Amino acid sequence: MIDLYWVPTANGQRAAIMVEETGEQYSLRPVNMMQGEHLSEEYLAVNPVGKVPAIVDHATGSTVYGTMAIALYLADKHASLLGETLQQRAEAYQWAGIIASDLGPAFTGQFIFNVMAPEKLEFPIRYFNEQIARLLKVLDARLAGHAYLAGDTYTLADALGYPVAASSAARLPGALDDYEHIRRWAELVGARPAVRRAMALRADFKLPD
Ligand SMILES: N[C@@H](CCC(=O)N[C@@H](CS)C(=O)NCC(=O)O)C(=O)O
Repeated sequence: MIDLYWVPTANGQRAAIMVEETGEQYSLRPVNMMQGEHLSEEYLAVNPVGKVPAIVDHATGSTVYGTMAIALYLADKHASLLGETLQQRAEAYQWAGIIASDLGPAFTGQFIFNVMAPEKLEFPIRYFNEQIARLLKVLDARLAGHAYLAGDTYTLADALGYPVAASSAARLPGALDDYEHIRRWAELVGARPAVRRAMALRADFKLPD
């Protein structure tokens, strides 16, 4: 049994998709960041960084924080979603890294300066919008020639990437209008039962009173 410390954001969705895809039994532990639960003593004992998502795997005693680490841990544990050959795994790790280290943080910056910041500062807004456009163009070009990010096979890179299309890009003016190959891929990935279950958690999530 896994405890999934989760928030209804793209990062939370990434971890939930991986847990669902690997067929783990899990207990959902929503962390209410609006009430500061991510910085509570109880949660800091799980993840001293005070960010979400994290998992505690009671079967192995492992605690893992961060979407990339969670994805690699679960894929390794189940020997799935990594790709068959070393070359496929290299592609899967690279694209998973682009999502987790480049595109994900660019969307975080975009959210902070477009939505959270009390003052709308022109430079950071332009900077993060340009980063996102540059990276989405690369993703779209990749998916023009391949069914999935790592090639012909669905891997952890697609599991981490899907929330970009389903959640983060909805904040962009025009959403994914300019990225027809990402849209095609998102339809394919979004139809997977595990992905649908993970994404439905958001709709079911109610903040405690
Ligand atoms: N590198 C982490 C980033 C996790 C992250 O930034 N989580 C956000 C919610 S989506 C968070 O916990 N923010 C609280 C904070 O920064 O204090 C990952 O890939 O999971």
